[in-house]
This record gives sequence, C-alpha cells and structure tokens, in this order.
Amino acid sequence: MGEKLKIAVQKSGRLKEDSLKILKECGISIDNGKDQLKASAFNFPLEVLYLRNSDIPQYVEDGVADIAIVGENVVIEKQKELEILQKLGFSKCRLAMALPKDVEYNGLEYFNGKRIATSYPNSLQLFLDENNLNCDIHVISGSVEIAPNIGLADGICDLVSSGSTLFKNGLREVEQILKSEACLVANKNMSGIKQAILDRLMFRLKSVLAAKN
Ligand code: PRT
Repeated sequence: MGEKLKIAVQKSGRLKEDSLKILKECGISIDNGKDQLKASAFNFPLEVLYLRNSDIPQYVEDGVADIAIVGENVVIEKQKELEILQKLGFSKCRLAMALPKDVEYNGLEYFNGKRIATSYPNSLQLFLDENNLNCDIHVISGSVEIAPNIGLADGICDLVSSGSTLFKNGLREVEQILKSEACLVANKNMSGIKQAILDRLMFRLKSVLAAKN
C-alpha cells in the first residue's frame, strides 16, 4: 500500500462538521464510522485522525499528523512550529478583552494591575507585552465569562463570535486581540511523496474556496 497523507481534524466540537464538509467538497470520501479515531479516504491517499482541537498543533509539530484543520487562535496560543497553508473561511471568531458592562473604560491603561481570567494565557501575554501592560493572569479552562461575576477576576480574555455569551453574563467587549478562523496547517518537514499528495489536495482546496468567493 502506498504512503498516505495524515490529516488531523477535530474529533467533536465546533470545527468538526465544516472540516469534513470541506474535504467532501474536495471530492474526498471518508468512511465515517461513529466513535472511530482514525479513518481512511476511499478515493484519495489520505488518512484522517480525529483529535482534540487543542492537541492538534502539538501532533502536527511532532509529525503524528502531517497536516490538520485547526482554529488559528489555537495555533497562535500553542506557539508551535507549524506552517499555516490556507485560511478556510469558517469558525470565525475573535479573541477579545471584556469587562463588566458598567465599568467605565477609557483605554488600555485600565488593564494595568487588573486580574484577567482566560484560557489563552500566551496570546494574552503577547498582547500585554506589545502594549507594555501588566496584568495578573488567571488561567481557567472553561466558563471564563463567569469569572468577573464570582469575584475571580476584573475582566476576561476569551473567544467571541456572536457576542451573546458576553451579553448574557453582563460583560462588554472592549478590545480585540486577534481574529481567528479555521485554517489548514502543515508540519514543516514532510517527505516528497507526502508533499506531492498535499499539492494535489491544495489544488482541489483552492478551487473549492475560489468557487465560494
Ligand atoms: O475540545 P477541543 O480541544 O477539541 O475543542 P475546543 O475546546 O477548542 O472547542 P470548540 O469546539 O468549542 O472550539 C473549536 C474552535 O472553534 C476554537 O478554537 C475557535 O477557533 C473556534 N470558535 C469559533 C470558537 C467560537 N467561535 C466560540 N464562540 N470557540 C469557542 N467559542 C466560545 C467562546 O469560548 C465563548 O464561550 O463560544 C462562546 C462565545 O460565543 P458567542 O457566540 O456567544 O460570542
């Protein structure tokens, strides 16, 4: 059997459905048995690995997967050596700072010395460094929006898409840190055979994306 390109996609969550859909639009049929962690394409030399989005950058850097569909914000947060090949136009969101809605906010200086809850400490730290700010970063892995209400933090740094979660928790967005969407990433050292398969996939992907615009 010939060599296959290994692609990681999210096992379950916001990215999964659109990730599989775009592969399908590229003419790739995947055997999608329930609870399977690995599947092969019928008509393209591709093996799909179903992994957690937050683990994907590490797996691609290590070469466990050659390429992946992952949230760009996670690639930035994990600070891995990956190549971003293509933005894919779905799962768009932004990483933003938010404060209780009644707080009087008049610029970045406000954050100096404040306690900020986030699941994205590296991205937040980069933003603080760029702006010469010092905050006390509290890392929590979920339900970040509740932190100001329970007295854990003065503000938060979290992903926002519609803004309704912020609204429901009495918070308002005051600064955008970065924009994100799903993207195709690759390991930086791939064999010639895998690179050739990737070139074929990229050719199809670019046509699919061009047809959408
Ligand atoms: O478990 P695993 O590691 O696989 O996944 P994950 O924890 O990264 O979770 P998942 O599936 O929630 O998100 C996958 C990716 O989707 C993220 O890394 C982002 O790139 C992207 N994405 C797009 C989002 C959102 N939009 C989003 N709105 N990820 C999370 N949210 C959350 C946000 O954290 C907040 O709690 O949704 C809430 C806000 O949404 P709105 O619409 O109320 O503003």
